[in-house]
Amino acid sequence: MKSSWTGVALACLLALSAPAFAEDGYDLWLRVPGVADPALPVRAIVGSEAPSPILRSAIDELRDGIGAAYGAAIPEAERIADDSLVIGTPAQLPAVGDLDLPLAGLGDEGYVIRRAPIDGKSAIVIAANDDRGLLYGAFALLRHLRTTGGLDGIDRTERPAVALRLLNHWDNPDGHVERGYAGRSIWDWWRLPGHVDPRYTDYARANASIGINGAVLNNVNARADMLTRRYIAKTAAIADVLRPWGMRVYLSARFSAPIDIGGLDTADPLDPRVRAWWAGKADEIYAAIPDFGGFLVKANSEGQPGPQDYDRTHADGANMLADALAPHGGVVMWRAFVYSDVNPEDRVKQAYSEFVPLDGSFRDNVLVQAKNGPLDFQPREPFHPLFGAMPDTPLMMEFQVTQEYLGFSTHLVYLGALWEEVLDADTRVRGEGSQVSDVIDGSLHDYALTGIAGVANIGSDRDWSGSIFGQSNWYALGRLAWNPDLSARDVAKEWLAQTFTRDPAFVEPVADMMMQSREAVVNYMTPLGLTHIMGTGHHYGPAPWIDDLSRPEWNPYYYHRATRGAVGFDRTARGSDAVSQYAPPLARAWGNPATTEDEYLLWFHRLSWDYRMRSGRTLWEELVARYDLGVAQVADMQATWAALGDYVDADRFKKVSDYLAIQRAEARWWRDACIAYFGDVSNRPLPEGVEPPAKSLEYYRGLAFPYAPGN
Ligand code: GCW
Repeated sequence: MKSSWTGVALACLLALSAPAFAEDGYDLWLRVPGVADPALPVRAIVGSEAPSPILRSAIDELRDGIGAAYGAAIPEAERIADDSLVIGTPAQLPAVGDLDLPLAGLGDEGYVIRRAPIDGKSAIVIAANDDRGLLYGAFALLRHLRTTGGLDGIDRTERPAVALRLLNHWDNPDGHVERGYAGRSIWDWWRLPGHVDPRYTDYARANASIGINGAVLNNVNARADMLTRRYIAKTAAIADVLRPWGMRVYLSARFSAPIDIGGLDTADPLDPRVRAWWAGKADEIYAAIPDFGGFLVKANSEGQPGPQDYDRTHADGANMLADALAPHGGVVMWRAFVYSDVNPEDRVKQAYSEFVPLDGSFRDNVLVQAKNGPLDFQPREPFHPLFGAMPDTPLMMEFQVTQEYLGFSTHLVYLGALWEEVLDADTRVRGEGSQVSDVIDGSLHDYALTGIAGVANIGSDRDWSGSIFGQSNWYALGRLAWNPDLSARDVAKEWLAQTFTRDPAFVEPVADMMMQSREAVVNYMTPLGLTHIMGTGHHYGPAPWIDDLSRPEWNPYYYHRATRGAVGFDRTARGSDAVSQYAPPLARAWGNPATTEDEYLLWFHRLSWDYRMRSGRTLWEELVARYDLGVAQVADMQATWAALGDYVDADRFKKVSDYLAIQRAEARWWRDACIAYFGDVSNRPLPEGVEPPAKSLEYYRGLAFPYAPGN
C-alpha cells in the first residue's frame, strides 16, 4: 500500500496527468485521500524517542496518512507547538500523564483522543496505557480524517468490547483455501520462512486499522504438519510480521497430531503420554513464538478426530490442550460446530445437546466458539441457542466473512446487516435486554475471556476479497468486533467514505443499497425461513431437490421436506422441539406460527401451502412473491450503482457493475429454479401475473458445476 503512495508522489512530481497505477482495490479502505481535502492544522508528531515496533507502526502511519492526505510530509519534532499531534503513554510522555486523562479501565488496547493544552499549546493528544492502544488511537484519528475530512469532533474514549478479535483462515498448506473465493492462500507456506511476502505487512496493517488483533492461519480441517518443527518456523516468520501491528498468530490443531506426527498410537486426552506430547509441543511453539495465541480446534465434527473417539468429552479434549498452553498464557478456542450422521436428533439441536451439559467444566483458558446460528452460516438463521445457555463458559462468536452460502464473491451482500441482527437478538435468558452481544462481550455472565472470530474472505487476488464490496465485510467484522453496538449502516458509511468518496450523494444511496443487499439475498435464495437448499458440496446455486446423499442432514431436502400438502421443518414440541432450547418467552413465541416472524416461519414450522400469511396471501403465493422481490431488489441495486459512475474510478466501477450483472442473473436463476421445484412438488399453479421460470425444472436439475471454487 505504501508503494501506491510512492506511485502518487512520483506521478505528481513528474506532473503526469494519468494515474500511475490501476485502481484494483489493493489499497482497501486505506487509500490515499485526494489532495483537495481541507488542510489539516497538524504540524508535527511528537512521540517517544525510542518507540517500540508497535508505536513505530502508529507514528509511521500517522506521518504517512496525514502527509499523504495533505500532500506534504509532516516531520517529527521534538518541541510541542500549537496543533502538534502528541502520541504516548503517560509513562513515555510525562506531559500526557499530567493531563489526567480517563485511561483507567481502558486496558492495553483502549485509547483517548483529546484536544488538550500541553506546555501552553493546544495539542491533539492520542493517549493510552500501552502501545497497542496508541496504535488503535492512531488509526481512529486517521479514520476520522478519512471519513470527515477534518478534526472536528475528534475527541473520543474507546476500548474494545471483546478481547479476541480474530480472523480464521481456512487455508491449507498447499495454498488452497476451503470456501475461498479470492484466489489462493496469501500464506506462501512453501517459500516461508526464507521468503516473507511483503504483502503480509499490508495484511497486518489493514487488520490493525480495524482492530483485528489475531489470526488463525490454517484451516480448522487441519493438517497435523502445521505443528511440525518445519512449519512452526514458517508460522514464526509470519508472527514476526504481524507483531508490530498488534496481531498474534494462532493455529488450528488437529486432535490426532500425537499419532499423525508424534509417533504415539493414541490421542486419548487422558493418556499421560498424549498430555506430555502436547505440553512439549506447546513449549516448542512458544520457544519460537513467545506471544503465540493458542489453538482453534474442530473436533468430532464432519469426520475430524476428537476426544469422543476415545469416549471422552469435548471438555476432556479442550482441557488437555488448555493445560498444555496455560503455562504460556495461550487459549483454546474449541468449536461447537458439531453434528453427527449417526445421531438422529435434528441437526440444529445437536451442539446445544452436547455442550450445555459441559457448562462449567472447561478450564479458564478455554472459549467455546459457536457459529452465529445453529445450522451453518445460512443467509438467515435464528441466533444459536447456545448463546445465553452457558453462563459458566466463555462463548465466542464465529461469523463467516467468506460467502460460502451467499453467492461466493460475485454477489454483493453486506454482512454487517446480518451480524447486527444476530448481535442485537434478544436471548431473553435474563429477561428482556439480554442480547447476544451481551453474552459475547462477557457482560451478561461475567466471562473472563471474550472473542469474535470471522472466517476470512481473504486470498491472493489483488483486491484481497475477490470483490470490492467483499472488503466491506472484512471491514465490518473488525469494527463490530471492536464495538458490537455500532450500527451496521454507520459502519457501511465509514467504509464507503474511505474506500470511494465522502460525498453523501454517493455514500447515502450506496449505504442503503448495502443494507438492502442482505435482505435481497435471503429473498432470492431462502425466503420465509427456508434454509440450506444450495447445491451440494460446492454450495453454489439452488438445488432444493437433492435427497439422495448418504448423510440425511447433507440433503437440502432434509431442511424443507416439501410435499404436495406442506413445507417446512417442524421444530415445535410436536416436531423436533428445537424451540425448547431457547428461553421460555422465545420458545413460546416460536412454538406458534401465529407469533413467529415471517423470516423464521419455515425454520420452525411445517405448514400447509394454503397457510394464510400476515400479508393475506397464502404461503405459496407469499413464497413466490418473496422470490420475485429478491430479484427486484438486485435490479434496484444494479440501478443504484449504474447511476453513480461519476463518483468511482473506471476500474472499480466496472468490476462492481460486472458482478452485479452476474448477481442479477443468478438471483433470477435461484428464483426460477426454486419456484419451478416448489410449484412442482406442491402442484400449485403460479399466482396470477407471475412470470413463469425461464426454463424447465429438469433443466435446473441437470446443471452441474464440477469446477466451482472453494470446494
Ligand atoms: O459450512 C461448513 C463448510 C465446511 C467447513 C465447516 C466448518 C471448514 O461447508 O467447508 O469446514 O462448515 O465450519 O467446519
